[in-house]
Amino acid sequence: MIKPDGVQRGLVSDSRPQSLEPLSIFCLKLISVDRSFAERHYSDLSAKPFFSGLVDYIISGPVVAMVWEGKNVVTTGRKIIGATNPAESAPGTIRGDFAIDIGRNVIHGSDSVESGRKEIALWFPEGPVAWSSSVHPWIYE
Ligand code: DGI
Repeated sequence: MIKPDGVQRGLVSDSRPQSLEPLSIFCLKLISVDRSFAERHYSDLSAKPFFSGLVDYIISGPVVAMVWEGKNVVTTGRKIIGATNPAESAPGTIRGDFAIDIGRNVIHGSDSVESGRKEIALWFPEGPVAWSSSVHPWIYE
């Protein structure tokens, strides 16, 4: 998900580095979510002191929600996104290149296959678009 700061800063297309090429996009939408939706998305963090600020931030403007598929997509996606705290994100990662503060870190990515499944069900109850990328045979054995 490109968070509201990423959308407002016009970073939606910058957040699609070449390293995403082996992954295919299956769902994409620009969407504003309300407080209860954002609280559900971040329910694992509800006890954290930054929770209400995090929810305020996520509902402060539209976000771009996406589903990506590919080999080791969660691990690869997290590598491309970078560490949670941009100060610890390597250059070349999305957070490393575009973010400064942890509370404005531009992008969210599922941290496990299980949370990815839950997040897909929450954000895309309509389900994914069925297609396959014609470049995949040139990338995957
Ligand atoms: O999966 P991540 O987004 O990398 O990290 P997470 O699931 O632990 O936390 C979700 C978001 O919450 C994270 O992207 C930014 C915010 N966050 C995490 N730790 C802190 C925080 N925000 C503040 N202000 N302070 C924190 O310590």
